[in-house]
Amino acid sequence: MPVAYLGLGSNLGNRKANLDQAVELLKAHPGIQISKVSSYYETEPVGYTDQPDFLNAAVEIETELSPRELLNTVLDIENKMGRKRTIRWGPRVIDIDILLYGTGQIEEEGLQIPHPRMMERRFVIEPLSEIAPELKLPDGRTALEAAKLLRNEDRDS
Ligand code: PH2
Ligand code: MG
Ligand code: MG
Repeated sequence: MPVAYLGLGSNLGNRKANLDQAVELLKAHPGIQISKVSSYYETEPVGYTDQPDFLNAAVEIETELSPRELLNTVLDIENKMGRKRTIRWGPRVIDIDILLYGTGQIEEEGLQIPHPRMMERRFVIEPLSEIAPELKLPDGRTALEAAKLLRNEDRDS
């Protein structure tokens, strides 16, 4: 069964409860099996910075769903949890992004895999490297190597 990686984020309401609930809803889906969940990471907002800090996590799943079905499923969960889409990159109860789906590359309307901004985002790579340190990322680095690089960039800036 294909293995996929998801990035989760929340910065509104009870952030921990929101991440817990998203994990439970993913688990409850018959086409998804969760194999790993990272720790929850407190992170400063990136991009649009005038918003509360995030709690971020990464999840490894095995799934019978196609990438498009998986996308529809995570959007469903976001909607069920009361996500309102206002400003791009603005505050949200829950965000569930598909980071990787096997070694697949997909460029479709509303669906880009690997996630186009994952490599530069420490709030994605750090939790991912915790659950899958040896995972090969799109640039050929392992998740652990990528995390170390981003840590060093933060330290040097
Ligand atoms: N998500 C964004 C934009 N900025 N910053 C942090 N720390 N965590 C996020 O999950 C996040 C963000 C857009 O999805
Ligand atoms: Mg996102
Ligand atoms: Mg998203």
